[in-house]
Amino acid sequence: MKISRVEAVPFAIPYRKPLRFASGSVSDAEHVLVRVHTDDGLVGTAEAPPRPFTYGETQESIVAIVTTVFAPQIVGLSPLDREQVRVRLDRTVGNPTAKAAIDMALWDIVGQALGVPVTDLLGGFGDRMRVAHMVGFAEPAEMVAEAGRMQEQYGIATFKVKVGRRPIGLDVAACRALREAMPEAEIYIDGNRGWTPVESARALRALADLDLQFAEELCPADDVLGRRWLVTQSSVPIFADESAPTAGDVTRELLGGSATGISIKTARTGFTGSHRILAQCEGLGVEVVLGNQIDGQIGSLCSLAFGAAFEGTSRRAGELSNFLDMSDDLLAEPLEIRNGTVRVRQAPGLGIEIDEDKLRHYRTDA
Ligand code: MUC
Ligand code: MG
Repeated sequence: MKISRVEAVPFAIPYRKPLRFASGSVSDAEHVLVRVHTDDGLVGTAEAPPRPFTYGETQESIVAIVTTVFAPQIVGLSPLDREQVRVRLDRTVGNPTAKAAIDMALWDIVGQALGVPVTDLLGGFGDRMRVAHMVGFAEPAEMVAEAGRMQEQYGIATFKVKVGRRPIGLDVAACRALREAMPEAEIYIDGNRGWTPVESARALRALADLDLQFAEELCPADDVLGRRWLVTQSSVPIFADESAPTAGDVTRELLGGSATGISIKTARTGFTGSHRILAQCEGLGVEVVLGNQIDGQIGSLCSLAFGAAFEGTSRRAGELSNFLDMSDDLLAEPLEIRNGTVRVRQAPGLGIEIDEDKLRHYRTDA
């Protein structure tokens, strides 16, 4: 079996409600559907979400790099040659979500060829994950109302609150209002690099009685000494997200003392790279969270297949609900969250079936 063709199809699906956070906002899922074809008719599927404010990729750059640089390097290889594929793609720096989508599509092919779900190939730990919902910037009352809707409709009881605004009092008020409305909820915060180390430390002090699980990426990676200092000031773990998109970055953040936990996102490290980072964290005794790159249902299905496969990623709730804010999606059979959990698809591969009518409707290259 050989890789015969790689497709990169841009599409755009509006969000019902934009997600706002310190480094940017997303109002349309302008993603790229990546499909890897084989000479015996199998098709592996994944999606790449461009996040220019995080990785510098755009929808156009993903389509271009996949079709003009990556496809010629991997056509003719076997989908089982995943390490060859990784080495060839890594000759090009950057472009994490484009590389990750190709990696996950290859695993999808391998699973289909063997008749086995990818989650079982990866680790087979469990068949579901608890879901954490990300609450974006709004007035505190609106943020509490959104979390309440998620709890009522989907049974979600873990919330990641976006912070990083100035003055810090607005975010402190939002977290406090949420804690008062939901005394039992698991709550953590994500600053997307919005604050200085001193602002971060002040905010953490003001939030100290709210029983936060951890705080993610409060200040920029380049604040090297400031971030180390912040770790010494914090009574909760400090997780690295966009400062640690590669295994090397994870080492730098952890050994440099700038972070004490790691967010793993399959959208940027695929299954192969995410597994390596998970093993690295386990070896170092460092906790992880399964993060979200503001994924659609395809990306969420991929995250779920990975997260449920391992004990380390299943301990905490995974960020698997951003697709709920999209007005539509491409999956023929939608993902469902019930009682705060989402179940892994048991079909061979990733179990992704694209609704071709919807793809025709939402693709932007036709
Ligand atoms: C997150 O965890 O930060 C927003 C920016 C980004 O890179 O990912 C999202 C969610
Ligand atoms: Mg984050």
